[in-house]
Amino acid sequence: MSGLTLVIGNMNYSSWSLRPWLVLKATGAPFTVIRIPLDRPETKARIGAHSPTGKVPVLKDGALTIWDSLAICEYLAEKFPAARLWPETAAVRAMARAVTAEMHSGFAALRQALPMDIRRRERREIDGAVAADITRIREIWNACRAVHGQNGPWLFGRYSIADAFYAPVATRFRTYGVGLDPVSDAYVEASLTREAMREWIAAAEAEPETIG
Ligand SMILES: N[C@@H](CCC(=O)N[C@@H](CS)C(=O)NCC(=O)O)C(=O)O
Repeated sequence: MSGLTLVIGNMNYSSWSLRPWLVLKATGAPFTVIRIPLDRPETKARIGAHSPTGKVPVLKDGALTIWDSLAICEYLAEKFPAARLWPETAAVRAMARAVTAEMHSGFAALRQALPMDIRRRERREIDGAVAADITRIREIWNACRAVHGQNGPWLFGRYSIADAFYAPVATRFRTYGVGLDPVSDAYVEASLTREAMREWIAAAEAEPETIG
């Protein structure tokens, strides 16, 4: 297969798929999407045809297969340096990588209690561990915006991979009506109204499948 192909799950539910899709859109490069609905009898075999882990997302670039959301984004940052997907200064880039890695490997309580479900609107009980995750996310967003806010609406001024990694959380806060603070609310609004995000949300809303 030539060119870039991103294999994703349902756009309504697959938070891991959303992240590299946003980053690919930010490159401006053309790409093909293969969408595989999750949680169906044929899902395992269909994903297995592309992914050694049986999970999405997967990026294919010619003969190359990359099967992890963060590895895909790092590859895209190297392949498309003009897209400036990470901040240019080493110290700022290190911070951006740290908050991105924190999302990639953390926030398990939040993920479990408030799964991405873009179409849903529902109030949920927020318990201690989930509340702690939310507090930490607000802390990250407030700290980043306090330092970089004068350079643009994003965590590090310019849109970066870090913003793509926090986009699914923005949808969760809207889905479950989570009250934040003015800085975090403004960031959620910026994240959800960005053009590429609107496109993803519209596609998620049009999907026929329901899980759970
Ligand atoms: N660490 C992986 C996580 C990927 C992941 O958990 N993907 C889920 C969907 S969001 C999946 O493919 N699950 C397989 C299934 O539900 O059959 C990444 O960052 O790409």
